Amino acid sequence: MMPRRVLVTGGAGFIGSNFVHHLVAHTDDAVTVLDKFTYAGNAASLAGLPEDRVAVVRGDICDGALVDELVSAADVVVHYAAESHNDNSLDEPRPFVDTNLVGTYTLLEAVRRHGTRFHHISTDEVYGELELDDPERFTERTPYNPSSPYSSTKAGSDLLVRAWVRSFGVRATISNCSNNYGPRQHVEKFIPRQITNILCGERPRLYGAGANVRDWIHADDHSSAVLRIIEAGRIGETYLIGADGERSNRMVLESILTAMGEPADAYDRVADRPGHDLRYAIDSTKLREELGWRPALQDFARGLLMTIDWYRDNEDWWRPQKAATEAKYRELGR
Ligand code: NAD
Ligand code: TDX
Repeated sequence: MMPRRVLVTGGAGFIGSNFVHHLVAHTDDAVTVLDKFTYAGNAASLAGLPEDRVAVVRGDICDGALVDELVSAADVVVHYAAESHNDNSLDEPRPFVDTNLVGTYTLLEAVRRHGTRFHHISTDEVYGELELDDPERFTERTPYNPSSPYSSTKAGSDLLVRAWVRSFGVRATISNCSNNYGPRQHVEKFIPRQITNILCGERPRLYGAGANVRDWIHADDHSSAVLRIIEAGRIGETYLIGADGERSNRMVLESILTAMGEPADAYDRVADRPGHDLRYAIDSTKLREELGWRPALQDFARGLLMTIDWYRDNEDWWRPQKAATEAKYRELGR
């Protein structure tokens, strides 16, 4: 495969930076990261990458002139940049509308002008929630039914991409992935919040009864799926990415506590998230059968241990975010 020039938006965030590391390790591609470095962007997540392969541009995906210039110099755009946290979207929705909707629109207009291949990163949350005992999982045909300001703006961004494919012939694909975990995830998110609470001598915080189910996938497997879609996905198609990792929040929290040598019940129950989706679950048959993708790390217990070790060994990475994150949660009563 000829080396490509890949523009990765949101490449300083959790999953975008994982993808940049993956591209450098598995291809000869040249990468440009466009990232606004919001509270969620972290230059340390890109540390150690070869400077002749990875360039970093600080900027906003809503900045039409900057986006046009960067898109004109790229063969492929992989769009991760987003406001990504549900709790923040319930507190202050505006940045979600700006980045997730207007930002995606700005990128679509640029790839339309330049004829550039576009891959849009999205979430299973666009499909809403499932009952705990529903035998069906989300598929590419499940109707959209988002619950939160976050998931509704992601759903809107997916629909913009579909419209730009159909109306303007933009060469785009979409992927909707389940909950990611792994190294370099912001400590506002469930798994790193609890691990770092324990490392700080604080008790983990479970929303409600903890019966809510999430379908966990390691970020490395998300990255390998996205690369496969860029290389072999059919234009205009949507692919769901998941690794059959359904677990209740309570089960995940008890696994973290046990793995870190704490009693399994050493946590606090706090006020539930308003509008909290009960369950997400992905059927990734299409991606597996059409593109031959398989997750490499399906052993969640092992992935969790690796993640705990990473946070233990990389306190310099997460410590600067921790106090401000917990202060925000205290205001929300969670
Ligand atoms: P994150 O919050 O860790 O990272 C987001 C990145 O985008 C940050 O580096 C931030 O600085 C950047 N950014 C935000 N607004 C920007 C703007 N206006 N212009 C340029 N850059 C901007 O998020 P994440 O968890 O890595 O999620 C990345 C993508 O994957 C998002 O599109 C999200 O919807 C999607 N996704 C996430 C998950 C998950 O479990 N975290 C699951 C499925 C899909
Ligand atoms: O302290 C907590 N206690 C708790 O019980 C936190 C932060 C969360 N939770 C619960 C809420 C959810 O049921 O844990 C579950 C996971 O929470 P988050 O990490 O906030 O993830 P979620 O809301 O499921 O959304 C995630 O997956 C889909 C990502 O943040 C999204 O970006 C992605 O689209």
